[in-house]
Amino acid sequence: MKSTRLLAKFLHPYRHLVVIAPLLMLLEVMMDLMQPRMVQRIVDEGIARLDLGVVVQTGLLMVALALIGACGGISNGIAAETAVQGFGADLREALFRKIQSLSFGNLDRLGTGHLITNLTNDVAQLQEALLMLLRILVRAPLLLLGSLVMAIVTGPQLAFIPLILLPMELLAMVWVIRRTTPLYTLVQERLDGLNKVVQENLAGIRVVKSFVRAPHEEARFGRVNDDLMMRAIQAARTVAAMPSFLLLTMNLGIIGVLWFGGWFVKGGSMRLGQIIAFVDYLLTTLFSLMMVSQLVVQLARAEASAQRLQEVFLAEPEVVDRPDARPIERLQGQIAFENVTFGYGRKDEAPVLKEITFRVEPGQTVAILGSTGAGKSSLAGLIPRFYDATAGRVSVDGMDVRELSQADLRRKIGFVLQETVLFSGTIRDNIRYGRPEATDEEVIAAAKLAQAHDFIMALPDGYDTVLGQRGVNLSGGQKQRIAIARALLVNPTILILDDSTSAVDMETEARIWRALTSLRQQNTNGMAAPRTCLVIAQRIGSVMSADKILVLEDGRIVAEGTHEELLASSPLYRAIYRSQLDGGVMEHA
Ligand code: M5T
Ligand code: MG
Repeated sequence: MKSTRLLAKFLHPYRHLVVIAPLLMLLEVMMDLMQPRMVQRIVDEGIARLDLGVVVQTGLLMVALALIGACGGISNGIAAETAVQGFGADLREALFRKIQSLSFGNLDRLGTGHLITNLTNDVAQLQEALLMLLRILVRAPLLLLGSLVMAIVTGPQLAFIPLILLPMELLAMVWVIRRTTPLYTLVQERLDGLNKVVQENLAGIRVVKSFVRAPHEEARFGRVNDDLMMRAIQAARTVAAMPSFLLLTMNLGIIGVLWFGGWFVKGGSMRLGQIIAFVDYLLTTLFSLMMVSQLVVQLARAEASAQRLQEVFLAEPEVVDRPDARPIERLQGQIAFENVTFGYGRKDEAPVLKEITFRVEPGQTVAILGSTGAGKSSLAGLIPRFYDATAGRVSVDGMDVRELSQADLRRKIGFVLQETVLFSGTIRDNIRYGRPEATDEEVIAAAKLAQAHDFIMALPDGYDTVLGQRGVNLSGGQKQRIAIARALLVNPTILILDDSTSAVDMETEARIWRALTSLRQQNTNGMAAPRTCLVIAQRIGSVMSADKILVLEDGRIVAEGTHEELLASSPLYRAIYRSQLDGGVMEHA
């Protein structure tokens, strides 16, 4: 079972508690089992003989036993809860760490909905099962066996009654469990669906509102919500049959005991107190069996969750460092693609990049131009090994990136991703995300280069302005410039800008370029200039001063050269140029 393996692994630090908790429960169960015998004594020796001394004495003893039992029960609760909470926290932490270690490809496939459900609901299901294990697993079977034995010892003549009723109840239980286990698996799946809808909706709430799709989203949520409810009710309804059946067997038991017991009492072979104690033990026996069944149901639910957790724990990161991965001291910044083919999905799908070959020499700025979906971002993502090439070779400074340590490689690359992601926190902390030890002067220098300093200073709190989740309180262009500053601050040898100025006006974009160029001519403010720049852009105006322009079309490089060369040689480039020229794009040429 998946759950046992997970439980065993993550319970190891709490093994003492796991042993102590059942022992404490044993204490409670033993005390509980003595109670009916005490009642028997009060009835047969106290009340029947009108001996008040026995009644008081036994009554006090019962109170003492109950107190001892309660102490056992409470300490069991504390021990169990401590183990369960520790277990849950450790499991969540391990899961979080595992998620951090996964590659882009793994995360694409698992999906955030699944991972969030993992971290919350699935862990909680396992915790619930563990709590029941530590509290009920010991209590129910012990109580079951103990009270059965006590019943037989108390009234051997009536022993046949539980021996008939127990198998009957067992059959009913097996029937219920068989039916509910698959139902609860469905409930879990529906919960997954609900989480996905909520998560997607919250992440995209602005889109929802701008398209006035709230009613549609409400309907979508309503559907999964109702579905979840229906399944939960269906499962609960089946489980609900259990108590009625239990009641039936219990009542049958009472009738049987009174019927036959009355007989024995009349014949003088049994006494009234014996009968009362016997009934008590019998009811406990039948009730304990039902507790066992609840445990089985919860274990089945936990098993489904454990299976989903294992899916993440057993996922192998797609991009891994070789054991002999080369550490990187310094980079010159040369990049080379040799016959690189790459696809995201299965092997039989058409690749996104086809036989890409090009070189960027240290100190060069190379631009990649191409229509949307041509594969520009995919190409850039191969350099820091977000994904590995399907065929061919990507290298920096002549070293295959697959031979390098991912962390070292990524530290040398400043990547401004196409989709700007900022974190909640101050602007300062966002800019120094990649180098938390950077001084305020360095942060300001990077912001100045990215043309972000002026607008930051215009904010009431300047660099201490607190950004909301994902930086919601900034404009698109402001966010992009903070992302550029963040990339520049790590002093990367290779700078990759993926459409990073798309939301910035031409004037500001031109100033960013001038700042980068002057930085590369003289190192200002201790900032080391990136030696190699790879710039992805839609606007020719942004890239026409590049040392080389690659035109990407449908995953292939269809033209390559400087702006002038391409104007002369590539009809496609000329067409793009003309169409953008009409739009008045070229003012900073
Ligand atoms: C190129 C596919 C996408 C497109 C092609 C990022 C990503 C892309 N694709 C996937 O299947 N999975 C993914 O995770 O790859 O996409 P791109 O490289 O993002 O194109 P681009 O950067 O040139 O486009 P744009 O719009 O950013 O200018 O077919 O379906
Ligand atoms: Mg892109």
